[in-house]
Amino acid sequence: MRQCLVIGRPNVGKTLLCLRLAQACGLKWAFIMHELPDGAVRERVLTIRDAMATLVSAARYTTVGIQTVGVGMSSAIGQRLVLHDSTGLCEDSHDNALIRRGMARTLTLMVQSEQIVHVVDATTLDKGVLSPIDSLIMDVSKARDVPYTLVFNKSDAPGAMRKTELYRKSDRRTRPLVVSALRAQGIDDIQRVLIRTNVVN
Ligand SMILES: Nc1nc2c(ncn2[C@@H]2O[C@H](COP(=O)(O)OP(=O)(O)OP(=O)(O)O)[C@@H](O)[C@H]2O)c(=O)[nH]1
Ligand SMILES: [Mg+2]
Repeated sequence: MRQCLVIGRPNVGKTLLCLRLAQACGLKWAFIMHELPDGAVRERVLTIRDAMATLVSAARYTTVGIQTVGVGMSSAIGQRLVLHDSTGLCEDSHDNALIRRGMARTLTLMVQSEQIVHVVDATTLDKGVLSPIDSLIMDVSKARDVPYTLVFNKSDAPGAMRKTELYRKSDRRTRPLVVSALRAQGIDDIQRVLIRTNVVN
């Protein structure tokens, strides 16, 4: 089973995006395995709707540890895939030891996972430039020989498209997928990438 890490700063929409992908794969229920920073594992089966209500929040660091969601891509065209929704990363250390451990586990997966989906809140791009931690995530991911996809989320929010255009002018090598997890727009573009990169020949 292919392991895909969904990584990014806190509150960029990683969890909602994972659940939208599960939904786009036709799932009504999500099997969620939550690996807590203390090593404990909690398994839950929730409807996608309940998972969104429970696991998505405007508060930063809602996801602490690694939350794995199985999104079986069509078995006819590809192998099964799991998404590792992760703890948001930031430049500074954090007061909370559990969050620090969650970040450390996320960094470990960044160098181990077989595929990386890097989520950025498009409204936070400063003059169209990635934050230092996002630049680091991109550099490390590209240095590894695994599929890497940059996703600009929250395209529905004011200023997001203007900032995305500025980014496109400053970095012509990396073409971000522009999506709104809130409005379920552009999710099929990510799904297509996941299917293409997971086809079994
Ligand atoms: N406007 C807008 N809001 C979004 C979008 N995607 C997510 N959000 C909101 O952003 C907030 C954070 O979403 P989450 O999915 O919890 O983000 P996260 O990256 O998992 O956050 P942490 O687990 O805290 O790191 C919630 O209030 C979501 O409703 C989007 O496409 N547009
Ligand atoms: Mg989350």
